[in-house]
Amino acid sequence: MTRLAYCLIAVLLLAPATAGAQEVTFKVVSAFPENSLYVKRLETWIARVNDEGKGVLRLNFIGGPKAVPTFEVGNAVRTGVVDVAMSTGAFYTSVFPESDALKLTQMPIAEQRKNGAYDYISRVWSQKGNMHYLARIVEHQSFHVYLNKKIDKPDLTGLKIRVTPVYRDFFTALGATVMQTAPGEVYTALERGVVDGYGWPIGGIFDANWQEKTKYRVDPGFYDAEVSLLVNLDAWKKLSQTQRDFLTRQALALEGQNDFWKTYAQEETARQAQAGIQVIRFEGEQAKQYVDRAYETGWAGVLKASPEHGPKMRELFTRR
Ligand code: 173
Repeated sequence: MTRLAYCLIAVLLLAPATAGAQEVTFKVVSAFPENSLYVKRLETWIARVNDEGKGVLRLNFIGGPKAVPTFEVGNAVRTGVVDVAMSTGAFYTSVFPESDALKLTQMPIAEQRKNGAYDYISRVWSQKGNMHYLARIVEHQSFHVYLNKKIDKPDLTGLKIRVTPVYRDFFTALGATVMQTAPGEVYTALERGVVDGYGWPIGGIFDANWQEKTKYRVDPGFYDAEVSLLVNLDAWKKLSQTQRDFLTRQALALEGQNDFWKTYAQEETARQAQAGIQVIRFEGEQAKQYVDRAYETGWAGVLKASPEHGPKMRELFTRR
């Protein structure tokens, strides 16, 4: 072959990597069930991304836990079985235990992006999870204990409570017997009387009709529910700068709508009252001790699981 022919072949081989890269399609899954508001908002966002991303990037929503089981989603992102996931850290502590610490952030994600917390999260998630931490899309949602049996002090002795890693250390410290289930199994556990209650944020209990099996909510709430978008790091690195910028911009736009969750918290509180769910409310010093205990036990768990990153995360996540 002539020198020219070799040159032409070289140019053709390099072309896709250099010239205007082709549209990329990302597989997306959700660790939360498809009937959840989280997924509905995700689907709305995906439709918009696909509309505005023609020729750049496409998101292909595969589905919820029927596609990839809740507690396996993190590993699916890590290994690249999927490209993008919507999950909360508690569902992938088996990949790296620091994931569950995001529930302990005491400032909004907008502030985390300025105070170094986001950068720290970003590094840990890429090093330990092979993930690009794209955006936090749920916040301003405190967690609560929901019960079918009445309590009159912060004591769950004798009660069996459905948990995820979010609540495990706190509820155990309060005397509960805990049982872990994915969100998709909460209704059945309540219906069969396998549990006397469950942990969940202030919003969302109507998505799968749990209100039918719920008598009480315990106030105050504690922590801040976190749901985020994660991208497999290899898939992320393979994107062109244009594609990365596009996805980042779209994700930041969604994250920028997080004030929605403040309104939603109020609406859901009212809706629970309407549905006849009674509030068991700790007040004053008892309420303070209850919330303090939540953070103490929560951080103790993170520090034990990660002596390496726990202390720095606590410093960056705690409001002084
Ligand atoms: O399943 C859960 O209770 C849980 O851990 C969680 C975390 C964030 C949002 C909603 C639920």
